[in-house]
Amino acid sequence: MPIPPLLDSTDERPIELTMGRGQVELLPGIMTPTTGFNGPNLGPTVRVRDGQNIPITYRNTLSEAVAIHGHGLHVPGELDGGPQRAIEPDSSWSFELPIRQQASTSWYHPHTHHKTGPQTFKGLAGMIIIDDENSDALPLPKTYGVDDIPVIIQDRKFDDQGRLDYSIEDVEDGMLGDTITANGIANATHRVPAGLVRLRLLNGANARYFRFHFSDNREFLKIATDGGFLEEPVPIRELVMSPGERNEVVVDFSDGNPAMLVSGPRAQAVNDERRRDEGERNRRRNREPGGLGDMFEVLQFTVDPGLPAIRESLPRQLNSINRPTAQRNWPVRRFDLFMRDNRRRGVLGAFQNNIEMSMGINRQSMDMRVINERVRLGERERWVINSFDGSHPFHVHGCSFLVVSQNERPVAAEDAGWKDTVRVDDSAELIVRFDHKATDEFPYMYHCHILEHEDRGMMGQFTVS
Ligand SMILES: [Cu+2]
Repeated sequence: MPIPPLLDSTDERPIELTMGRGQVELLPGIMTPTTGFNGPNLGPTVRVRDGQNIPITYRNTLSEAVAIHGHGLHVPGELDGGPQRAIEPDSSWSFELPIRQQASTSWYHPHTHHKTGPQTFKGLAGMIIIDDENSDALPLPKTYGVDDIPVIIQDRKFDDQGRLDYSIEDVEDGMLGDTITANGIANATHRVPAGLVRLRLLNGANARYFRFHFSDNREFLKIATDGGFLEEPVPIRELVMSPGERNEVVVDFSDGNPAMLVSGPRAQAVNDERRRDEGERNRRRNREPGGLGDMFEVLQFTVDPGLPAIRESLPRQLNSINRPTAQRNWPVRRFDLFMRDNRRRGVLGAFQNNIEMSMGINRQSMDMRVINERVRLGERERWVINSFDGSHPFHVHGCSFLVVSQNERPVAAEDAGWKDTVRVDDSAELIVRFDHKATDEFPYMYHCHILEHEDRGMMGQFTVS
């Protein structure tokens, strides 16, 4: 598995990310045309620190406009890289990026109006690592590429000549590929030290959900969600990730045994879920989220005893999270996610006539001329998300939020940290607060992170002032 080159700007040196074309061996022995940042496919890992201001330039040498969004970054709307910030061909966008948030793993990817799906599919995505004093002090694996490993997991589909095939069979499923890639290649293998290994997992797929676990069913520790460390490590044996989510986990390889990271059904879990969902299925039509039923080998780990290994146990406390109890007098906003033109439910209303485009939130498809919500700076709110057709990863720009409940259960310990993307199979309640402004000219977005749903209108705009 390739490790993306590190663009270390922890000394505030300027960052340049140039989008261009190339080709790469995604499948063994076949060169596939792709796009990437500073290289043929994907992009370097950008490393920054809390408190810094970093000069950054995105340059576009492609033949179409691309907007680049810093997913997970707490920056004002004008620096967020939404669809209003499309960078035209042979143009660039330079600005100073203020980092004002705790240690976490974020990423950058296209956010171009109606084109986020195909542009991301062709290879435009990269990781952002934010460090702070807490992450410096914690005794965790932190040697990039050795025991602190970025893993961008995606799925791809190819035509018979090995070119990427962005043909969508079912817009409700989104773009599902049959080949899983890790940092851009299929059949990935990686050598790790005989000790603790930290994986920064990013679900960078357009639409596919993963249920990760190890072939030997080993326990591992979840230490961070999208926006920062959990309060303490949470032992898990499987991890569901929807598109856009990041999780950091620590896996113990000190026994020297190889292990395969796989995704797919675990019999017990699927049975439990069926039993639990039986009642709900009568009430709502709930599809199995984006290919979660498919079984894949993702990444084969082998242990190299020659690599420097960390063996001590993890600290009991990783972070301290101020989790307020939601108050009745906080503003409440509801977001109802719809996927189809369902006359029976009478939600036809404001949807556009084009059936293909009839995905939306609160009966509206994304319209760049419409500001859907106006939020007050620095005030806590309760956001209630409901899905009426299938499962959707709901992403909010400009903040990290806390999940109160998810799918009608109190949030699980492993998701009780800061997040910006939440899997909504059914419903979710969030506590949100925005500490940066977003204007009418450069509003923030909230949207489904199944990119084919986003491109078809399951998205809205909001200002913060
Ligand atoms: Cu969706």
